[in-house]
Amino acid sequence: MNKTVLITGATSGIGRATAKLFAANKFKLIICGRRQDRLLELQQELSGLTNVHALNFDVRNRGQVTEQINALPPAFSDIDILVNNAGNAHGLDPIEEGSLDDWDAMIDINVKGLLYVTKAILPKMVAKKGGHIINIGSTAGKEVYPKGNVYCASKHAVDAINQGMRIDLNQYGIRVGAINPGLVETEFSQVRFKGDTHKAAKVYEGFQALRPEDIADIILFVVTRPYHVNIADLVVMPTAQASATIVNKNN
Ligand code: NDP
Ligand code: 8X3
Repeated sequence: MNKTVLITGATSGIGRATAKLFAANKFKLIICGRRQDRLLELQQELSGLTNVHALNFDVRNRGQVTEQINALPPAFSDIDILVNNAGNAHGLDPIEEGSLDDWDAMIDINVKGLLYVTKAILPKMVAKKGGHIINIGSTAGKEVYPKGNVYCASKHAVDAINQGMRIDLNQYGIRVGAINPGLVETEFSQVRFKGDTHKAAKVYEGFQALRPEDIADIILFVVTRPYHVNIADLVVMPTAQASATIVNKNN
């Protein structure tokens, strides 16, 4: 039987690359995001390869998240793998200049949104004593960099939640692990810099950043290990990157 995977943030970047790779590997897919046009486009593109269901919600809206996940059609309601990927950074400002709206967005999406989705998925995983949750953290959840303050805090929270989930769900045999990437070239910096494509492009100039497909490969590897193997916490960076602030450019 094909496993069913729910991927949040499937309309772009890491989530979209993961959806494509999982479809090629015949997983049944539930793709989630706010941009309905992109969801429908992806659903159409992948439905020749596998069964695809689209859920259109903002992870911040706990009512929508719960209702839509609870209303999944029977063919999709038994979720084996949850990829908690939706997230983003808003702004890159010293703490004294940070915007309250940016802070709300990062905490609400990266932390509370991840929790809302997980809460909606868990009852069935607990009941069947199985399942696999992959939390997409970040190197920003392992170290704090200048002006990263609240984004780093949100990803440190993901790191803690990943550990907490693994501890509490251990008794049910549910696998839990985090993948923490360094610099990946996606729409991430466009969102962080509020559509300033010049500023966003500069982040990835002069070195080979990770591609979203690199992270998708890792997620597929993680979920295809034998059941007794749980990859609990994985950090991956471009070869040119040594830490949040050390990137070997123009070599
Ligand atoms: P993208 O901006 O390309 O993709 C972000 C995805 O998250 C989109 O599909 C977006 O969909 C979804 N999303 C954002 N906000 C919401 C929301 N409120 N409700 C529902 N979905 C939402 O970025 P990445 O692919 O790079 O980011 C994916 C994850 O990887 C994030 O958690 C990010 O923090 C993490 N990460 C990224 C790194 C990088 O360098 N790019 C490095 C380390 C971690 P839509 O807008 O349609 O809702
Ligand atoms: C994304 C990586 O270094 O831009 O989480 O924060 S970084």
